[in-house]
Amino acid sequence: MHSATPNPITQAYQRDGFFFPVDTMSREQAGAYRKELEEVESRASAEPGRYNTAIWFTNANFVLPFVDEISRLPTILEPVKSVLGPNILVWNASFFIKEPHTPDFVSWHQDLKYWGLTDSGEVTAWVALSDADVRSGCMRFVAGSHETGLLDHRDTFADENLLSRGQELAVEVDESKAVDVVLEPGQMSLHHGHTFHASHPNQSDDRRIGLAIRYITTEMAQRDGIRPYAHLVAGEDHCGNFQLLSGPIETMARHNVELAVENIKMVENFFYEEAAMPGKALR
Ligand SMILES: O=C(O)CCC(=O)C(=O)O
Repeated sequence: MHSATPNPITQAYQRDGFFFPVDTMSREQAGAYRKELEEVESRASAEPGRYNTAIWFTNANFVLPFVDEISRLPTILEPVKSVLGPNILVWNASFFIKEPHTPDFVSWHQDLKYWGLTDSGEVTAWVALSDADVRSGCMRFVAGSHETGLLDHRDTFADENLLSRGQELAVEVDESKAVDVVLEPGQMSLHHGHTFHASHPNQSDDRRIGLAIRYITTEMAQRDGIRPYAHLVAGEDHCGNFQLLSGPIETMARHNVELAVENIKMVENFFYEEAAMPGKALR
């Protein structure tokens, strides 16, 4: 009798709380998706009312067909399934963009602290649509930090912090243990919702563009009996904890925008629980 070969992604992910790099698409394909994003950005600056950035930045898979398409790529879903199992929802997908030579950063935090989800069956696939390296402010992960459970955070609401409330871990992070998550366009990293992570400002001449797709198991639920919307991207949903939507077929179609707005209203209280100053994008 021989035992099944252990999956190297699952093994490393369980040990470290992350895995990278994973090739998800060619550099050219990543460039084509970046172009689609940049077209949406230019339309958004021409029509800010219609292209409310809070929506397409943080619930991008609700309103942008190309983001929904990325979230369903087998090259992303197979590694995600190896971590979460066969039945997978996308809870949301948000862009993390840092312009060249700007001070924007992300403080040390754990994702699941703020999302009001009932358990830890979640993984983020962070897909690079540009180079993400030390100079451009790639993410940094602390290996093994997912084992600590969720720790206290404090709010800073720092302007240059890309997180909704500028939240940061209230414990000292041993930066000597931080790993730079260097990715080429088209590669992704996977990280656990308890993994300590952060990123420095972009000191390069190019934009640093990442799409963070939040995958959850169908067993996960939103707290307080709320049933937000989600997209089933693999397997079946026998739990019914989320209201399932089909993916968008037209950029910023009115119906999809309305669903995204409704969804933001359903979850925003979790992001700002006990916080004094709501107002930034939810992440
Ligand atoms: O893009 C970054 O630098 C941070 C992203 C992040 O915090 C996340 O995906 O959870």
